[in-house]
Amino acid sequence: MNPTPFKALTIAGSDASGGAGLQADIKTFQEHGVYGMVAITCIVAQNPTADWRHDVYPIEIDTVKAQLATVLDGIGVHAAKTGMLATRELIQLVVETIKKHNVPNLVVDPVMACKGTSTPLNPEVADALRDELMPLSTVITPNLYEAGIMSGIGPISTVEGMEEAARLLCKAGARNVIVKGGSKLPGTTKAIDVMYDGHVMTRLESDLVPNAYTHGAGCTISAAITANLAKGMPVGVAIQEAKIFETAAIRASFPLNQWVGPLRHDAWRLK
Ligand code: PXL
Repeated sequence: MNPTPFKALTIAGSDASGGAGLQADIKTFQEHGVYGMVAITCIVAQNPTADWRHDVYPIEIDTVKAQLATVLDGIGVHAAKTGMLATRELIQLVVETIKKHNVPNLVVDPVMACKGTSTPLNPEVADALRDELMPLSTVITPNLYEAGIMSGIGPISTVEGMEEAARLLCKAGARNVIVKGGSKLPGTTKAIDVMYDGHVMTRLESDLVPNAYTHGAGCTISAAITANLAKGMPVGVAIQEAKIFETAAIRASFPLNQWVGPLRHDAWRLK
């Protein structure tokens, strides 16, 4: 009989363009040899006649609940991650479900808006992510924008600001934080992320890839961390390996059309 692979669940939105959301997650799981499962929370469709505006179509809460029962009552996982959870009600469902099943490794990507989303951020969602879901997480993976909002320090434009946000999030109950600066930090030739475990602050640097496409980069690194945790890696190693995976995928990124270019998730194994 074949050995059973490690299994991971993503609770996330669908990105019709294929580069972010649950599509990025399950492609990343697959590249890590981890069996991927999904609970879809919403569907994002980009409108080609409206400058690629992202329209978000929510999924009924009972439908999300049914999918969570399939995966967690019916199968079981070694790790899970969350992506776009657009309402407080949905966050509460995820919180109750994660608690009930005592999910061993939880990565929370506190997605608040993707570039071009038509619906503005609801502040209730940020509060619920921080106060209710973050304390259950093994790792939380905010980008600069999300780290600024969740920590309360507002717009972040320096590495010191990223470190301060990471400290504040650990104080507020996170166990491990990675603040994803990536290519978005102004005035640097490096793509810098900051990792903090409540004791040690580590800067993760890679060379900035000129003119890279980055659609789905945030989803991809948090999915890679999830896959690595599912396989039993310690958190620090899981994050560092995930950054290597993400950097290879960014180096091979490509344009899909005039608006968007995703990462290439299979880049690490291409010659
Ligand atoms: O990259 C953030 C993101 C997350 N989840 C879904 C998305 C996007 C951005 O497009 O579509 C479903």
